Amino acid sequence: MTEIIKPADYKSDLKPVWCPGCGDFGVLAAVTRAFAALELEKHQTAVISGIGCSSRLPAYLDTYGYHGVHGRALPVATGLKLARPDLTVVVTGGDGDMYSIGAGHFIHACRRDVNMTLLVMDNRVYGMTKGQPSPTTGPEVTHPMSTADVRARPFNALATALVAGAGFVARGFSGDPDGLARIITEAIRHPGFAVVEILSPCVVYRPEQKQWKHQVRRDALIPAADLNAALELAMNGDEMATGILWREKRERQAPTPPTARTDVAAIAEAFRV
Ligand SMILES: Cc1ncc(C[n+]2csc(CCOP(=O)(O)OP(=O)(O)O)c2C)c(N)n1
Repeated sequence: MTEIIKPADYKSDLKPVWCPGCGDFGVLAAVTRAFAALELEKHQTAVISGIGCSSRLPAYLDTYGYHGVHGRALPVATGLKLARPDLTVVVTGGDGDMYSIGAGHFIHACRRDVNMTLLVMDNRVYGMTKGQPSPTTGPEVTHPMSTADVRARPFNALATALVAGAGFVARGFSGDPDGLARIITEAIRHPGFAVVEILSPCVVYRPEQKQWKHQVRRDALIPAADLNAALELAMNGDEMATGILWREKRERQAPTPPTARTDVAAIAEAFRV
């Protein structure tokens, strides 16, 4: 009889250091539920992150993981997936990590459409470094480290992902781990680059986000009929609506065979001038 793998089996022995009430606990729960639903083999799964509170997530999983450099999770994950297409690769990070220092990689990962899943825990603030404004911070927020006369327009991640070419774009909420797990499951199943923007409150630096549980409209998004309709919703729709906004119809791609060259002497020879 095959052993049924449970969500808790994917957790590592490390206890999360997130603050009490942090939304990232709900994301961790959702990730383990999605992995269990997909019956992913732990040794065939890799979770890659950058730096930030949210980027600690791989440490709390008993899969392979890599906690790397701020903003650079996507290129690491892209290299891994190209070298090992047989692995399920999931990338996690925060709005600062992905949309600020990592924004260039975000756009090009959408274009390249390598088959992996990106989970962005958006708390609209730099949590780890104590509350500076992030690209998704709205103009209503004041912070001692932001200048009052410079009010940048919040970055629209879903619209950017659509325009840049992501074939799967969704929004979830950490306070709805079951709904989020369903979205993550579908994102991992999508045969291409999948973006899941997750509303994940920072109750310390953005305490008003405790209200998100009353403001989120669960499962209000259903996949749009075409890209223009998806873009219209991303630009002008309710930013608290969760669900799958866009899922491009496509056949499942067969994994491409590894192309990485491992013969170091041959690589050195090829680069010799
Ligand atoms: C190259 C570099 N620049 C700046 C930092 C400092 N830093 C660490 S985490 C972080 C922002 C984290 O914010 P976010 O990605 O939104 O994650 P959160 O902590 O809110 O989950 C910054 C600026 C760093 N570690 N490395």
